[in-house]
This record gives sequence, structure tokens and C-alpha cells, in this order.
Amino acid sequence: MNTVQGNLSAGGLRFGIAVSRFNSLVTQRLLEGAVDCLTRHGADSGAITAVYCPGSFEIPQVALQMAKSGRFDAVLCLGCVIRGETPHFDYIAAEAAKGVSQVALQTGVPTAFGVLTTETLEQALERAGAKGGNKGWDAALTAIELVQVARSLAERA
Ligand code: INI
Repeated sequence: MNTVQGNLSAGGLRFGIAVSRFNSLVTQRLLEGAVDCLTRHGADSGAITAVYCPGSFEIPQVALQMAKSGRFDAVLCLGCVIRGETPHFDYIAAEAAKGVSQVALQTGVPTAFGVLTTETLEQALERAGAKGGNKGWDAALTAIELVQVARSLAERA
């Protein structure tokens, strides 16, 4: 059996992070987690660019620009949508997820989804560095692996 796996080395890679300012108490922690993961895996902090956008609804627009720029090996999307705060929860959460997926598929640039969708602020904080781990960290690890999987596949072609 042939298998292809991506290693988890981020050395020499350039990362763009689209991060929402809405619920910034949570998204700043996601951002810290993501940067921590990238640098611990060898990324240069100067090779990481965070771009702020107003809310999760706008994340795909910013991510698309970043992915199309050719300046990044991978794009991370970080946001937080909390149901209790808005009747628009389902629309915003769905558009963010669909939009980020479209960015990845349309551009071919590895794009990771680190947008929390929770019922409460407490649940969000749990997933932003407390007992539920840090989903920003997880998104960063996903981005690294996706880049390396693509490289491994290209080498075999
Ligand atoms: N944006 C979020 O990222 N999270 C939320 O919980 C949220 N709520 O609750 O409304 C939210 N709204 C803003 C939205 O993403 C857009 O910025 C806004 O609709 C302007 O387009």
C-alpha cells in the first residue's frame, strides 16, 4: 500500500491569518494559540501575517484576498459565533463555513477553519485555551499538515 502523509514542519512557510474582531476576547486567544502552534513547529514569526476583519461573516472575503495574493502558503480563518448573541447565528455560522470552504476549493491554497460556533461565551472560552484546548492551535496544525500533504503529493507526481 502506498501512503502519503504531510509532516508537521512549518519552517520556511508563510501563513496568513484572517481573524475576526467580533468576540475579540475569544478570537485573540485563538490567534495566540495559532501563532504559538506555528512558531513551535518552526515558522518564523515574521512569516505570519494576521489581518483583522469585523466579524465572522467577513472572514471569507479577507481569506479569499489573502489566498489569491500568492503571498501565503496557507490561510487560517479564526472567528467566534455565539448563538445567544444573535438570531442571525445560523446565517453567520453557515456563511463563514461555506465561504471558507469555497476559498480553499477555488484557490487551491490550503485553508483551515478555526471559527468557533457555540451556544455560550463560556463554551467558546473553553475552546480558546481552556479545558477544550485551543481551536486556533488546531487550525494552525491543520494548515501545516495540508501544505505538507500538497508538497508530498506534488513530489510524487
Ligand atoms: N460576528 C461574529 O463573528 N460572531 C458573532 O457572534 C456575531 N453576532 O453575534 O452577531 C457576529 N456578527 C457580525 C457579523 O459577522 C458581521 O460582521 C456583520 O453582520 C456585518 O456584516
